[in-house]
Amino acid sequence: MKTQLPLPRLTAALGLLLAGATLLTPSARASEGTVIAKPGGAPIATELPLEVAVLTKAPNVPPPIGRKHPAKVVVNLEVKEVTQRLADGVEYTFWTFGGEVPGLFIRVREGDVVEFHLNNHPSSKMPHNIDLHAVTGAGGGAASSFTAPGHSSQFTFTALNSGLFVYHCATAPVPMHISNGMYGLILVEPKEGLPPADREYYVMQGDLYTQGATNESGLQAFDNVKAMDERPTYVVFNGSVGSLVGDKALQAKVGEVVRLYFGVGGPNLTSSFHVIGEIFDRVWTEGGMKHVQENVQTTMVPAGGSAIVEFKVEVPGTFILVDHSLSRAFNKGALGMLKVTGPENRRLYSGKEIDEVYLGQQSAAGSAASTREAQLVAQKAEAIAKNPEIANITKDIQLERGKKVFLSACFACHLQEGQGLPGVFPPLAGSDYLKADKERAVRTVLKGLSGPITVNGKPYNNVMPPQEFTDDQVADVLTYVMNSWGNASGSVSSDEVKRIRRAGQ
Ligand code: HEC
Ligand SMILES: [Cu+2]
Repeated sequence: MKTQLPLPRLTAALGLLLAGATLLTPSARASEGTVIAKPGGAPIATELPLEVAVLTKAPNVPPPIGRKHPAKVVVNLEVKEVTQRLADGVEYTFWTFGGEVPGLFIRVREGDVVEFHLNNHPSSKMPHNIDLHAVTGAGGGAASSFTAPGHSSQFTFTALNSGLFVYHCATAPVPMHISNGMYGLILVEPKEGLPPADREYYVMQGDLYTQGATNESGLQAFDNVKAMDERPTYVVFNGSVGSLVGDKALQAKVGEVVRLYFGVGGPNLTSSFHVIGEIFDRVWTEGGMKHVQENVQTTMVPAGGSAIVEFKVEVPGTFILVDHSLSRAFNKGALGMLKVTGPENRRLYSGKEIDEVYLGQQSAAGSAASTREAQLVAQKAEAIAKNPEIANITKDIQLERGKKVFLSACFACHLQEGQGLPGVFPPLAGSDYLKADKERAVRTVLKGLSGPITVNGKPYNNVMPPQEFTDDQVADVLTYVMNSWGNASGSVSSDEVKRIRRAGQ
């Protein structure tokens, strides 16, 4: 932070500090070290013109600011948990800022007052927050932005320092939230702006830890042991293997100046960022605006850090972006492409391309084969699911599992044949109460039931305690009950249980 501030900025900064002080009451500490702020900080008053920030998905960057004066900039960022492709045939449940990994790119100007709205989608399972390294204030906004699913938080900060800054979720367990995709970049342009470039792109590296080995197919879960050991199964650019390869490669024309806003979300690895076949004419090292290094081959970018690299492309070809810790590039995914088109310049370079040697499995043909394989695997799964014989077997398995749950708990009161005990435990066999309302039956098992009810015309007024089972077990036992002893009233899926459990919280 600078020591001498012009008066309006100083008051704004003071306001922020004071707001921060009142926000962080000791009672506002949540479990697992996450600090939650209570609402009540007075919004920073400002007479500045209002603007809504343009946010972009990687590899796109919002247009340069162009303004010559500060503004109040409103940022609306939505947190969403989404299951999508990590590699061919490999799926992962990402936690995202804006439905994308990395999170949407934010661009403001030094001196802007940023009114930040963090909206956590109702379908999220986790609370999340945001720590922007561009913020001067406790937690970088984390405490003030802690947001439960289906809620939205607002806080305001003044962008005092220009630079390219990482933002990330800082909710416990923080490494897991970051690894799952919760990181992005915010560029605070210096007052005088940045020199123009012909192409600006957004690339961000992250490390992932899956329970399966690298390239093991299917939906993969987070592996905390591998994360603690810093042994990633994937190291990727822009959220997935191959996100910048083939027809998704970055594009440029001979003679253009290409600028990359490069960041590392981590959570753990630093990047030795390099573009094979190019030399960075200029590097704003560590994302700071003051010192521009020239003629750099590889720039070191720390976890939670950034760099701006810029180079003029003189010859056509495919230039490969890598983390020069090369096993990460060739075996774990940290590889992208910049395709430069235009006339050859044989005086500078003879022009023989070496794509195949460098790309191995990730060449266009290899990638197409993997995609086809993934499609066939999906087709096979679909065909199996549609086969009535297999559907019946699946249901039979569910009934047997449900029976085990019933015999481990419910039967103690409702008795083996679901007949119940007159006046004490209502019957489940032939129960009109059960048949009438499936959701109510799910709630009964999850939360218990007490007070007067009528089953098959007979009154009961007793207490059923909540049953401690997983969503699958609740689905299985109710499906079993609904299809036993003459009952024929359908089935319950574990997704329905999950939804009802969440709605009841
Ligand atoms: C400790 C005894 C006890 C256990 C164990 C128990 N229940 Fe109940 N259950 C009751 C009582 C008592 C009621 C009626 C509550 C009332 O009168 O308000 C009830 C009511 C119900 C009802 C609604 C009434 C009906 O007949 O349709 C359902 C459905 C039900 N239980 C299912 C289950 C299932 C499934 C399990 C096992 C996962 C289970 N119960 C375990 C005691 C029990
Ligand atoms: Cu989070």
